[in-house]
Amino acid sequence: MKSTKLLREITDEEIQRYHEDGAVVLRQIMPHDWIDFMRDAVDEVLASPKGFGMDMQADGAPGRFFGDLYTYRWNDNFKELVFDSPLPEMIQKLFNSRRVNFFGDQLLVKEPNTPNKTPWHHDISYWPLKGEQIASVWMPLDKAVRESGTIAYIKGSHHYKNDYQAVTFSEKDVWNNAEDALPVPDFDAEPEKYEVLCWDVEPGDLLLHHANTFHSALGNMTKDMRRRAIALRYTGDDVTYAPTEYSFTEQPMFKSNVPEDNLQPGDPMGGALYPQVYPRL
Ligand SMILES: O=C(O)CCC(=O)C(=O)O
Repeated sequence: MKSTKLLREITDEEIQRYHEDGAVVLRQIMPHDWIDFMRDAVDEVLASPKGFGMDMQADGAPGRFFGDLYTYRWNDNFKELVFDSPLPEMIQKLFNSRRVNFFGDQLLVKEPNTPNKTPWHHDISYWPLKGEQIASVWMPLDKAVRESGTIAYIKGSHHYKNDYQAVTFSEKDVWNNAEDALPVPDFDAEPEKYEVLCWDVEPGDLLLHHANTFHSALGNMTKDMRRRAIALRYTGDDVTYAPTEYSFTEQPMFKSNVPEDNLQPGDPMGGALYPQVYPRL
């Protein structure tokens, strides 16, 4: 039986940082029994990918940049993490929401010597969601530093008002975008204009970010540090289902893997694909 409580509560100061800055680091909050449990699961997924699991680096390129989505639908450890971990309760406090729904999980692994960067992007460009209470937990399963691919955030960018284009992480596909969406600003070209938040993290630490916060990661340039991380996405009371033809959930590959998305535009989140995780039903 794994921990049902976090190592400590999220603090008011951390909640304020999330709302003001768009991202925050929570030091030593995730119980380590969950980290060990998820490391085993991730190594199994890497050995036998299913569903959306795929290597995203170009064929023949060095290293391994592996991505998967909605792994909780077929892997029991991921399912337990989604439904039985203490994270939904923490997100309820973050949002001060009556209920919390789960939007999805994403596994992103950069093995040593993997030059693939995660490009600057913000998540809302890809998602069929409208609302303010949309957050991701980024859970490192290994120590992560800038050179191994910890996440960097543009402080305050969740307040930007425009729609921005979605960019692909994979060297194997392209992403279509609405014509009126702006290109993602070239944050690296004008570093003096932006404040970057970037934390080295240890297993047990969590990163939290708002769906509108721009973020990126370097490749894993180290020779021996694995970078395994799981992102978990949550929504609160104010979020409704708002797909466009560009949402990733509208793409043929998603539809063929995940048939039971039965929400109508404007519906509150819920149903089989976006289950309520707090309070538990
Ligand atoms: O793990 C990464 O490299 C990127 C993660 C990310 O973009 C996210 O969690 O939204």
